[in-house]
Amino acid sequence: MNLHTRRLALSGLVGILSAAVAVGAGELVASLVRPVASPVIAIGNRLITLTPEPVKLWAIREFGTDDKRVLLTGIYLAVAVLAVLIGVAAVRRLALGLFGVAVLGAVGCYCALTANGHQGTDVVPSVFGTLAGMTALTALVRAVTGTGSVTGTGTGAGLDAATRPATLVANRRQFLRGGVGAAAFAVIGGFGGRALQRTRYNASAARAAIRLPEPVSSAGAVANSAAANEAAFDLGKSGVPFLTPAAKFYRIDTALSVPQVDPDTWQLRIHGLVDRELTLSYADLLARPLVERWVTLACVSNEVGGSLISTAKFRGVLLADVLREAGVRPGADQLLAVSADGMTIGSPTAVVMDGRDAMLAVGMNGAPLPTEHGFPVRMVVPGLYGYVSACKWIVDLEATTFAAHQAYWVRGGWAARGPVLLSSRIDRPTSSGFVAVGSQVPVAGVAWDQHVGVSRVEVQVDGGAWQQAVLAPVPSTDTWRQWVYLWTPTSRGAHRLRVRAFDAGGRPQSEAVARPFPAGATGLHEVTVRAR
Ligand SMILES: Nc1nc2c(c(=O)[nH]1)N[C@H]1C(S)=C(S)[C@@H](COP(=O)(O)O)O[C@H]1N2
Ligand SMILES: [Mo]
Repeated sequence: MNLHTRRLALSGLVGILSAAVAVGAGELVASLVRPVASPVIAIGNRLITLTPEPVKLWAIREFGTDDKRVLLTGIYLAVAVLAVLIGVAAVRRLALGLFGVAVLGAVGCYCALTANGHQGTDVVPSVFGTLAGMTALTALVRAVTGTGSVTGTGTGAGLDAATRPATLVANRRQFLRGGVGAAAFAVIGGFGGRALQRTRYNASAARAAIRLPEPVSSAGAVANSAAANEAAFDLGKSGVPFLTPAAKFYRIDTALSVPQVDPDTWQLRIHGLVDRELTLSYADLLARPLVERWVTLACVSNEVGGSLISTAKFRGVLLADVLREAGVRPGADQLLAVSADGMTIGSPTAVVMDGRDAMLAVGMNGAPLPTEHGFPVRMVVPGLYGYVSACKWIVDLEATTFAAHQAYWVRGGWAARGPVLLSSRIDRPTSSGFVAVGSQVPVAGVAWDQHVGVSRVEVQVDGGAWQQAVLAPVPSTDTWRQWVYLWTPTSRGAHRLRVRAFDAGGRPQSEAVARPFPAGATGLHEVTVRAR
C-alpha cells in the first residue's frame, strides 16, 4: 500500500473511532436520562415511523421478530460508512469533518425530540455524543496531521498535501494514545452505558415480586379441553399446541428498547368523552375482580399461513366494567389507548362494550405480563387485530371519536376498524417434509375467527374433493381451533394440500388472495409435500 492509500485507511479509522466515541458517550449519558434517549435508539425509532407500510410489512415478513436487530445493525453499518467519509474529510479539512459530525448529531437530536412520547431531556445524550465525537475527531486529526499540537513535528499545514510530512502520522505517540483512549472510551461507554441502562431501567425485579390475585372467574375448564386436544390428536407433535408459551408468543411492536414501566408509579387515566374521569393505579386494578380467559391474538400483518398469531390465557379486569364506571358518552365511538412509549391504538367502543371479554390484562399464562408483552398492563380485545386493540404498556385511555383522532397505524393507511378475518393454516406436514406412501399422515393446523367461531374445516388434496377435518373442542369462540385430517398418500411425488375454514354461521373463508395491507390477508393456505 502506498502512503496515499494508507493515509486514506487511517483517515477512515479516525472517523470510525470518533463515531464510536460519540455512540459510546450517547449510551453512557442515556443511562442517566433514559434508554429511549440513546441516539441510536432515537434514530431507529424515527426510521420505524418514517418507513412506509409496504417496507415495514416486507421487513416483518423477512425478519419477523428479528426485525429490530436487523434495523439496529443497519444503523450501525450506515453510521460506520458515514464515519469513514467524515474521517477522510476531516484529515483533509478538520472543519469539514466537524461539520459532518454536527450534522449526524443534529439528526440524533431531531429524532430524540420528535419521537412518540418524547421528553425534552431526551436530547441530552445526542448533544453529549456529538460533543464527544467532535472532541475525539479533533484530537485524532491533529495527531495525524500534526496541526495544533505542541509536541508535534508537523508543519501545521494539514490542508496542503504537498507540504505535509512524508510520514503516515505526524505525531505517532499522540495518535496511539488518542486512538487507544478513544477505543477504550467507546467500548466502556457503550457497553457500560447499556449495562447501566439495563440495571437502572428494568421492570423485571418489580415484575418478579408481583403475586397476581386469583381470578374470580377462571379459564380452568378451558385448560382441560386444551389437554384433551393434545390427547385426542397428539397435536403437541403433529400440529401446534393450543397454548403458546410466553417465550414463543409472537411479538410485534415499534419499541426498539422495550418500555420498562414501574408498576408502583404506573397509572391509567381514563378521560375524554366520559362523565367521570378515572385514574387507576396498579393496586387499584389488582383489587378489582379479575377474570381469566383464553384469547387468540393475531396481527393484521400476518400473511396467509404466517405465524403472527398466538394463544394465551390472559388475566385481567373487564374493560367494559371500568368504562361503565367512567360513563362513556354516546357518540364516543373510539377508545384511543396510549402507551408509555407513545404508541396510539384506537378501538371501536361498541366492540369493547358488546359483552365480549375485552380486558385490561395484567397476567399472561398465569404470570404477570412479560415485559415484551406489555407489563404491567395491556389491552386485549378478542376478535380485533392487535393494532386496533392490544395496546401494550398502556397508560392512557381516551373516549373520543374516529373522526377526531387517527391512531398510529391508521395514519399509515391501515383500516380504522380491524376485525380479525376468518382464516386457517396447515402446520403439519410442512412444505419441506417427506411423507411415506401408504402411511397415515396427520394433516393438522389451526383455524380461527375470534368471537365468531369456527364450525368446520376442510382439507383438499391435489385439487380433489374437500374432506372434513376433525375439530378440537374449544373453550370459547375467542380462540383458534385445532384441526386434524388423516391422509394416506397413495402415490409417490409432490402432493398439494389446501385448507379452508367455515365460520359459526357456515360461511366459508374468502379464497380471494389479498395481502395484509390494509385490513388483513385472505386466501387459502397450501403446502406441497413429497411422498416417497
Ligand atoms: N405499545 C404498543 N402496543 C402495541 C403495539 C406497539 O407497537 N406498541 N403493536 C400492536 C400490534 S400491531 C400487535 S399485533 C400486538 C402484538 O402483541 P404481542 O407483541 O404481545 O404479540 O400489540 C399491539 N400493541
Ligand atoms: Mo399487529
